[in-house]
Order: sequence, then structure tokens, then C-alpha cells
Amino acid sequence: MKTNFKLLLMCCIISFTACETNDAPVNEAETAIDNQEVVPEKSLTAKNSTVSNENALRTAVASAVAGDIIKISGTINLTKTLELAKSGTSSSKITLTGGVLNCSGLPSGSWGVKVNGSYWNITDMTIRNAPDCGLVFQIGGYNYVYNVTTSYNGDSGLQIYNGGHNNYILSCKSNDNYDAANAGENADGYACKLSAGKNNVFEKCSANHNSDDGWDLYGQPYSVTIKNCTASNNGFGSNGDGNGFKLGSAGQKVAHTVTNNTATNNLAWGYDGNGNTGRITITGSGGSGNKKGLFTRLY
Ligand SMILES: [Ca+2]
Ligand SMILES: [Ca+2]
Ligand SMILES: [Ca+2]
Repeated sequence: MKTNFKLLLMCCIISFTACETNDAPVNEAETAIDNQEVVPEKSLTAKNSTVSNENALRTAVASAVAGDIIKISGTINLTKTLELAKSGTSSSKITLTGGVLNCSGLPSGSWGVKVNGSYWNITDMTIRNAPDCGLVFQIGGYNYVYNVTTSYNGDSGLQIYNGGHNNYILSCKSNDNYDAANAGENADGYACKLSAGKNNVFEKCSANHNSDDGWDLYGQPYSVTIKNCTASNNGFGSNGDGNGFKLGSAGQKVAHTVTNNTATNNLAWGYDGNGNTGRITITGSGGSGNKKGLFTRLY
């Protein structure tokens, strides 16, 4: 409660002092009671399974142990948030791979997939049409995300916050995310903001045509690494900020590492420090066609 109050206070201060954005704190599904079904663990031996419907997927995920490989076949229509609450180990991860998760049937305000566990590999899949964010990491860490597309979600495509740490996001795509309820004010391609933990890395990812920003590190208290990534055509929402890479916010002094990226045809800036006075290291990064210009407020 005390922490919540402090966080709220911090957010209020940030939103009063921010120069440009008023991204709201995230406040939806994370407060929901965990109502994930409990499936008894019959064995601790790793297993491979292929699932093609929601029940089978939920059973496999709820009973997952280190080393499990859960393969999604085809498109699964989810009816509530899929929670990855179990954890693998550093030497034996849990893999969730393949297929499409269509989240259009979820209740209003729901995330598509919520990862509170650690040591997951999430690979080669599409997560789309969630009412809120598509794929959210919090609390846990050491998750690896490869070749995942998050698109047409009602808030950011992929979000890391609330302590999520040491996540490595590689060769992913995030596009056409749009929060219609706020006329596009919040839906970024990748949001690593407000309260994410340490050592989150994005590499070879693209964010195209999201309603707000390509990347958003608003309020993020620890350094984030973004390398060999591309942000293009972001800011289509009428309230969207439209920065390719938003690298913090006012009142912050956080040195992010931004290397070899490209920002193209975004509505506002290619790279915006947004009031973050940390020494942001930008090397080998450029772009063109950003309406306001390439770099601003980088200190
Ligand atoms: Ca949201
Ligand atoms: Ca915004
Ligand atoms: Ca944003």
C-alpha cells in the first residue's frame, strides 16, 4: 500500500513535470486477482506438447516445469489473459512457441499474455487484438522473446514494467497497436516504462505504425539497451506523440544505450530524450523523414 502510494505520487510528479507526454500509469489487468486454474503437477519430468485449443494451452502452461516445450498449432482464440506464472531455470527454460493467439474475445481492459514467471522462451508467434497490451512482462526476468509479432492490440504491443528485468527481446515486430479509448495516446510498439527493472535489451526489433511511439522508456528508472532496431511511421493516433524512440522523461537521469538504430517517417522526433538528463549514449543511429527532426532533448 505504501509502495503503491509512493508510486502514485511519483507518477503524479512525473506527469506534472513531463514536457510532452501524459502517458498514464498502467492500471488494468495487473491488479486483477489471479484466477488461473490450478492443475496438479503429476511429474517434474520435462515434456513436449502440441496444443491447438485454449483449454489444452492453459493446462500445459499451468503445469509447466523447467524444460517443457509447448507448441501452439494454428490459431487459438483466448477468452481471458494467458498467464505464464511458472518458471524455468537458467539451464532449462520453459518454451512456448508457434502459432497465433487471437485475443479479441478477452474482456475489456485485458492484456493478451502476462508473464510473471522467469526463464521462459517465447518464440515464433503472433499475439494480436488484445483489448489492452498484447504481451506484458513484470516481476520475473531472464525471459527470451524471439520472432514474436504483437499487433492490433488496444495498448502497447509489448510492455515491460513493474520490476520485469533481464528480458531479451530479439527480432520481434510490433505494429498497428492503437488505444482507441484514448485516441492513441498510449499504444507504443514497445513500452519499457515507469517501473521496469534492470538489464532489459531490445535487438533487431521493429516498431511500425503504432498510434503513440515506437519505443517508450517514459519513467523507466534503469538503463535500457536498444540496438539494431527500427521505428517507423509511428504516431498515427490523433493523440499519439509519434516519436520513434522516446528515451525517458523529465526529472530522470538515466543513461540508456541506443546503438545502430533507424527512425523513419515518425510523426514527431526520431529520438527524443523527453527531458531525461541522463547521459544517453546514442551511437550509429539515424533515420530520415521524421516530421519534427531526428534528435531532440538529448543531454
Ligand atoms: Ca493499458
Ligand atoms: Ca503518449
Ligand atoms: Ca508512449
